[in-house]
Amino acid sequence: HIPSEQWAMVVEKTGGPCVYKKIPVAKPGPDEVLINIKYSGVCHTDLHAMMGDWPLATKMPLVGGHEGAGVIVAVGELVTDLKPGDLAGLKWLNGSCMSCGYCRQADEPLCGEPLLSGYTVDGTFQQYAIGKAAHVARIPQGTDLQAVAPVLCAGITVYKGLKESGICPGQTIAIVGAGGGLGSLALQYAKAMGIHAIAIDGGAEKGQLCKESGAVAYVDFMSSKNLVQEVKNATSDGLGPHAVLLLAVSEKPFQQATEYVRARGTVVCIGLPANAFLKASVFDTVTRMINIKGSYVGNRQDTAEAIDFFSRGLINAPFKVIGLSKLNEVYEMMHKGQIAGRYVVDTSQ
Ligand code: 8ID
Ligand code: ZN
Ligand code: ZN
Repeated sequence: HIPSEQWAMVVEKTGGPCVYKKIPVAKPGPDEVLINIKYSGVCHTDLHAMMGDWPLATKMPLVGGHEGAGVIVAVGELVTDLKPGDLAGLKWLNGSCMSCGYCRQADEPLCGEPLLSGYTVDGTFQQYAIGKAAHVARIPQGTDLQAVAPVLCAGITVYKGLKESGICPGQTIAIVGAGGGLGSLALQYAKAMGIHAIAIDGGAEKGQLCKESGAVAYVDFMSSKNLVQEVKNATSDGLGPHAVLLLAVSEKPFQQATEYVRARGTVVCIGLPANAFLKASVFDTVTRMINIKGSYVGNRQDTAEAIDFFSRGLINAPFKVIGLSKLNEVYEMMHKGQIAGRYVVDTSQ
């Protein structure tokens, strides 16, 4: 039974807050599915969307959220490989054109006409959400939907970022923002892939989380006297990490990473602080042969692989569950940088 109305958190104006209210349940189009979202992770992107941080407009009013796990309750007439009762996840890339040069080569996050969950189309902070069947994440029966939710953005994104960094098992990566949502997942994927992780974040609680997740060292950006030297010292030969994943929501670490990455190393930009710019010494970048690049979510294959790591029991990132109606409280903590790991909202509360 699909109700005609449901509970949702709705952004009614840029700057927020969200309003907990009843809205209609949408009907899936021919190539779409309707998912009864049980749990959704809260990504910092959702806060950026509400605050209008980026040079890309959101729909308005907006139901945010793009880390939603649930059960399919209806499918459009063209959908043949998903059926009601299947578990599925809604991720950032809700849909893409499937016919441009990027989509044809499975680089669909680069499609020029994307549908973005919780940004240009309504997302997962509601009980029933629509996704294009081609892009919906397939989740195996029996999966813990609370725990898998953060994999659907944070997990996919850091897994892709690790691959894009070119890092190999046995090498060392610096994870900047390691105590946050993406960071806590990155520590898990790095460990599962046999990669040493140097965690960089601020405060004792995040330090503890990072150590418990197997980081070889924790560098506290808030108290460190010489962060660049401390990160280098955390590698066995003192030359610095082979790669850096930049997951922080502030500009400074984006201007610092090339100073401690090892010569010939790769700096991967993933965090999206508002109005931020990269800066690096041209001389050092050339003579140390540094590679600086961006990485943006993942394609359908990355999605399947990231979920497979979870299904094999390799991904155990910390998360806390809270009612959907309390989303504004999560944003408050997120804005202050107080969240260690991820918050997951329960859409039934
Ligand atoms: O595809 C993508 N590129 C993608 C996908 C998903 C999310 C990008 N993102 C972006 C989000 O939009 C956001 O800008 O990644 C960023 C991180 O998202 P998140 O992990 O959901 O945010 P968080 O949980 O708030 O974690 C951020 C961490 O950064 C730390 C904070 O303490 C927090 O733990 N941090 C900050 I702010 N400044 C730091 C610094 N100077 C820092 N850590 C180290 N050094
Ligand atoms: Zn996200
Ligand atoms: Zn396309």
